[in-house]
Amino acid sequence: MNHLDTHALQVLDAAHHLHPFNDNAALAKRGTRILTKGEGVYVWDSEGNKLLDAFAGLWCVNIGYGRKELGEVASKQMTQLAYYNSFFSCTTEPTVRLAAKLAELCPGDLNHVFFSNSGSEANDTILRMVRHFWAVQGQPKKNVFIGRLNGYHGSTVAGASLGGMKGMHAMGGLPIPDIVHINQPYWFGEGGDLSPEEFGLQRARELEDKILELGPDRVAAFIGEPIQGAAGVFIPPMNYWPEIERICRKYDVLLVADEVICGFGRTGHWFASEYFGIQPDIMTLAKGITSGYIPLGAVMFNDRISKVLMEKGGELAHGYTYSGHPVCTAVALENIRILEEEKMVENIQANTGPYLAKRWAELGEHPLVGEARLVGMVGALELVPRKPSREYFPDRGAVGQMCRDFALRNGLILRATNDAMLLSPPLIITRDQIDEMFDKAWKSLDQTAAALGIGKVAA
Ligand code: PXG
Repeated sequence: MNHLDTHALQVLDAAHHLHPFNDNAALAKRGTRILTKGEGVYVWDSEGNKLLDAFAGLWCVNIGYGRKELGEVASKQMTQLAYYNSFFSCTTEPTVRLAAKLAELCPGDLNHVFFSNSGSEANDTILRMVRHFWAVQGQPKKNVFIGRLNGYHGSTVAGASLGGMKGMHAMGGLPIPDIVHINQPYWFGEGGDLSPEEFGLQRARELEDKILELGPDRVAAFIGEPIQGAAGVFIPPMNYWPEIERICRKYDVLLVADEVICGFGRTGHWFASEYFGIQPDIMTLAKGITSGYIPLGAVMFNDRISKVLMEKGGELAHGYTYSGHPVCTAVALENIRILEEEKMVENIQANTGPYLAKRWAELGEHPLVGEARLVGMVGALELVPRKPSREYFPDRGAVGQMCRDFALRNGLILRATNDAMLLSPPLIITRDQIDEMFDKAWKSLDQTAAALGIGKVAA
């Protein structure tokens, strides 16, 4: 593709395409980047730039780009049976096989799946199914969901309401009724003088306070991402989730783990619930379930919920045309086969995870970095004006964007949320590629520091 083609596409894009989570007027002026190819951990744009994608697309390309097997499976399934639904007493073989495979992979008795096309739809499904679960047991008032400020559970009406992003609530009059939020376990930004453990317990106990305030007979479920992704990779202290689980059990509140980002190996475990040592009643899956090659979401329910829905639930008045789409489920099966056969999760634990942790900690020594946090293959660097203080830059977000732009010019895709640089590479990243990421990230931090006149700049 030459320059003219890129420009022509940008003009058409600006004229006709609204981009999600963007200031579209500003973007139209700037021009979009057009991606044309992906291989392993790299993507290329239409101007020939090769970029190390340390963000795996949008937290999702777990097995890396360009795996022909997934295309072959999709093509075969499309040719044989492109579509059939799971309504009308029917289903298809890949959909049944994926349901059984997910039941095997997911921890504990999360043995029952409902398929959607995205994480957002999966969370919408949960809202309806959980309220139904309580209602058919004679507790229709046990319908309140508790989420967290800055949680992210999607962009649909229920997803964005369950999430706690103020900016999203402002658009369209959210949250919908009977969804409330407690504070997030973000120690770096909000922990003050407390130790991470003291803070973890304090934030978990806000759940108990909220349940008691509303009355346990009103609270249906608590929903949270094991590690808050979109908010900025907030990794809670290790005592947070066990305390949340204890409180949920005490008041018979269902525990929902949104594993859309964390699932399928991201933390060096199949699911982050295993890393934190908790057993959710419900789990949301998407993204890594197909490594982003094709849209698919899923909700996993435990035996207790499934039994009630089966025995008392009557007709399930919920479903999408593409619930259990055979092409998507076939691709998910192949993706999971590759994750298993190539031992990607084990490789993170034994090899690349510890190496990335070492190099990430070295980035934490840069004068601009106030904290380097990481679990497995997901992490953040908090940029600060003055180490070791944990204060923010006055114009929050501007420095993160500057660093992200330097990184892009250096051939590295990192995400910026506020002034944190986020990392979530394909799980297949090698030691050499981790070194390449390190060098490019360090250079970008140096350039940012130099532009701000901060710290000692390396040669
Ligand atoms: N839950 C979590 C934890 C997510 O991260 C969703 C649900 C919704 O999934 P779908 O497939 O409907 O997008 C997500 C999605 C960001 C960003 O800015 C993150 C997501 C989506 C868009 C932007 O990091 N995650």
